[in-house]
Amino acid sequence: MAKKPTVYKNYINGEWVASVTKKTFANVNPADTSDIVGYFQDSDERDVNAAVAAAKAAYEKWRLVPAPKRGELVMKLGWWLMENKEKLAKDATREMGKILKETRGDVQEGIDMALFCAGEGRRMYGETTPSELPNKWAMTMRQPLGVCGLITPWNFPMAIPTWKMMPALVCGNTVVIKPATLTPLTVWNLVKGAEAVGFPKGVVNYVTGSGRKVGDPLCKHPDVALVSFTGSTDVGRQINLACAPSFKRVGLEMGGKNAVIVMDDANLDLALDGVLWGAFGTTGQRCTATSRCLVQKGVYEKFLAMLAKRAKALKVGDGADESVDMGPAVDEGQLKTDLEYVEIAKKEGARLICGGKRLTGPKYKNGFFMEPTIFADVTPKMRLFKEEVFGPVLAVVPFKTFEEGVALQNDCLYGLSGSIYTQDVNKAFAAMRDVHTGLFYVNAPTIGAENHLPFGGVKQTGNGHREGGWEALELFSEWKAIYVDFSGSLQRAQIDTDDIVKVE
Ligand code: UN1
Repeated sequence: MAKKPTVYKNYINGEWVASVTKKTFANVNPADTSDIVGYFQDSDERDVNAAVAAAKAAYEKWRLVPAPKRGELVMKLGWWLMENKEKLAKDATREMGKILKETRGDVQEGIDMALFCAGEGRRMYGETTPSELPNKWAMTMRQPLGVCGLITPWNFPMAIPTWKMMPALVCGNTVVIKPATLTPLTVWNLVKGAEAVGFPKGVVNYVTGSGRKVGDPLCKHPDVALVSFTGSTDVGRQINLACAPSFKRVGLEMGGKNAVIVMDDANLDLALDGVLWGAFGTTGQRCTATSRCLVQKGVYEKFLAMLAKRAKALKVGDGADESVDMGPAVDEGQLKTDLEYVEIAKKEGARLICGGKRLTGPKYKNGFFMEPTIFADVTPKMRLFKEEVFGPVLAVVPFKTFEEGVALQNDCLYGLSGSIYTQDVNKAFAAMRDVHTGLFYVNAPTIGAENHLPFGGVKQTGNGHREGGWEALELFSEWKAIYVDFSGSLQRAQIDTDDIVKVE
């Protein structure tokens, strides 16, 4: 008989507890919906209140733990992820569908982030600067904010929670994490790791449930100082509005409609590998995914033929099977959206060159599988050019000149990632300067950001903050400017400054 699925609990104040609602929801495997990964707490505002109260109480002690010591715990959590990498990757594939090679990379991002942030515990530099007055000291230091609400997505179920949690903790904040309802197990694992390496009770709290019943109260709670969210632009806007009345700091990482420019002079084999990986890796479900491919006229038809041939050869299936190239859509709703965009693009007159259909047959019957799909002759007026699909649907667009290619890249509501394939160094540098995105790649696809560099986008992708790199500390800390007067007398800034320089 099949093993009964585990019921997973919330983690509040160092205890694993059931929701006050006594309700749970099922987490299912998108490659096989008969496989129930587990049941998770269907929490509400009362659980959020308990978690925030625990985080608030713990904050008063945690903020006083020296940053290098906080960093040491973050490092231990990184080692714990390292030791458990394979199991964590398997769990992530089972709950969200992407192939094992990619979930291993997802966990690796968590490890990288932990080790990077651990080091920040011994840097976290402020500045000292001369005062305008004699015998006076001036300096800056970082201070934590308090309780941080972290609302995390399903597409990078391990990496993105660590992008938020590791810098938040090393800066001295305490956290309440609400994972996406599609991928609560991976964050449960991460929190288990935090418990195992000895984070004090209340520093890390975990509450599962819907955006409406858990996310929204977290945004509105007066004791939450910051909300960091990754997900769609629509939900990001709602979060920003929910946080506005209490002037919370908000970090938003949202949509993308990222483009690759393929110039006539590009190494086409290289561009082909990059575009396929960018478009169909993670089943197209990355905010950095390549969803538009802009190809210069001279190589347009040739490149389209190359793309179609290779896309048709991609093996679609259960991500747990090592021979598979592309897993399922994360759930029925996402698959429906992907297929709707196929219909929209057809109606708008784009030319389907491969894919476009849901996969059926015994191997696929319990999952959300579709063919890697490519449309050619997409124009800027079409919805497929403008709107984020978050699935394996690539729009290919022809262009004549370099300037036109850059203009097409920038003709976009979003500004996360961009790329150019060219052998011409002048064009590469001009594109680096002129493409309006937060990430840019030369001769590489739009995906593949590394954790020690800032990650984020412009326009409707973000709100000016960055994750990754030391820049992440900017989101999770406040600057304090400090003046120490050791003259023993009142010295008035801007006023008692006239007679300081006496030239005899
Ligand atoms: C995302 O696109 O949702 O750069 C995150 C990348 C990964 C992270 C992507 N390192 O593609």
